[in-house]
Amino acid sequence: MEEYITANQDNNNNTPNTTSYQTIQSANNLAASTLPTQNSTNQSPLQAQDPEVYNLIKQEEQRQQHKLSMIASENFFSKAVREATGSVLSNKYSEGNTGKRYYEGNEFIDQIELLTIARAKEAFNLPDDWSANVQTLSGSTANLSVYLALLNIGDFIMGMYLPDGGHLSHGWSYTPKQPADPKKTVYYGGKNKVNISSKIFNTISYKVDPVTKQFDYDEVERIATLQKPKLLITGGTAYPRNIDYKRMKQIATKVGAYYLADVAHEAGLVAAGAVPSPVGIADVVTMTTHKTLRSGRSAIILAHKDIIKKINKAVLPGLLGGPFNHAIAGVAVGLKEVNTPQFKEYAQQVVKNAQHLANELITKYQFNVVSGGTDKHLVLIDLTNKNVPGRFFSKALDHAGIVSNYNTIPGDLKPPLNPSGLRIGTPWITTRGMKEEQITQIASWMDQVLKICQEDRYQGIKFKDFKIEIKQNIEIQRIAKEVKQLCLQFPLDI
Ligand code: DSN
Repeated sequence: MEEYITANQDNNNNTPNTTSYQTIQSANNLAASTLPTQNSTNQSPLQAQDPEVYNLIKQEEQRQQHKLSMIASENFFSKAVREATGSVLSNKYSEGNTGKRYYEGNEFIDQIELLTIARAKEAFNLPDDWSANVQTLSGSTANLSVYLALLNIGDFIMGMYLPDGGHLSHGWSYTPKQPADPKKTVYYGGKNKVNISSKIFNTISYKVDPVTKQFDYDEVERIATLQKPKLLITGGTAYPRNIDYKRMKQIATKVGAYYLADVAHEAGLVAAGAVPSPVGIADVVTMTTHKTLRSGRSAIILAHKDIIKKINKAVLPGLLGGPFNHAIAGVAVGLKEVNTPQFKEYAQQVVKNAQHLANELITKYQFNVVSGGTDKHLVLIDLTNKNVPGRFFSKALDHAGIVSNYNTIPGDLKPPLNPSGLRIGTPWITTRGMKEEQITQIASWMDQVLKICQEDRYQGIKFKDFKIEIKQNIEIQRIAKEVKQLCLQFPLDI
């Protein structure tokens, strides 16, 4: 820590170097742009100064307005959240923790961070002896902070197998063109250590039950007992079922491991009580704030105060140069929304919408929904019975105005860039106010798009040709128009 302080003080003594900034400004003939922009055409400062970026943002606004965003990890933030995240708070450095910063001028930043922590405590009903770190920038850095705080290099960590719905940051590695044996319930990783978590730790992954596609807790216990990891992890990106946190904690305790519950996807549902909470059960809970929690793009770590103290040190000086104060303020504003009865209703509706989507797809259109349904905000579809690869279906859906993502399914023998499944979720469209009636229509469009993909003309076609031809398909264009009409009935407050 001493070295860290010295290095920063040296930097502070340097005279600010403005030359390169001024040169760029001059080269672009934008010398006046640091002053408030004045123009006679009512253009915004961005529009006047940088029409290229302005126009791209406007096009993205239109895309969001006119399409159904159904990527399970995305949501649409309120204007208040966006105002906070776009504020002057991003101009400020605030290394350290509240009341103990390395830079001056943090009296308001401290208050914002304290408010965010207080609202996180309320949102997640934290026990008195738990606290929060709200400084990590993303889910991956939140998890890395936990590892840095609790583990030594080379320790064993055990998370869920990525193609079954886990996450890269839970220790992913693989060997190209060598899919794991689908009959085995454990994966020891491969030679490509593609994530830092597998580069610096020994990793092992547990899989879901090959038949039910759900956790087999006895098997997780058997593997953990054999391997004795130092950290057991649950959570991920495509597991549609609730997790028995108590059972996982029992397993972790039995083998002497910490238990980390990563609830990035379902954080908003947890806060609203729409799904069970691991708070007070797991040793540490991590989450991103921009998915179901709808609070801008950031991350939160919750744990007993003793662990949070270690995590604070892992965050700084361990990992970060400086917190994103604008993002933290966005989280504060979002959490104020979360702590309302309206958000509880919202979260319940997110789940109802996802369950209705799963039911419609299964009963009316014979889709194979992984695990037979969902407890949460996402539906994972196994497309093998439809003979349409996930990548083709998601591209066709996108042209039809329904934005989702292709995804591996449990036991998938196909690679992540051309997998057998599709993941689709309801957080964003529920924010727009859509309910079961609209979901019924969306399921019908999905089936129509699927049937178009199954037409003879698209069989055996290369993906690069498919994506051009499907865009020109008149029926796909007709669905896109209908989707746009629906979207206009549920406008986004942009
Ligand atoms: N990219 C996120 C998701 O879509 O689930 C996870 O990091």
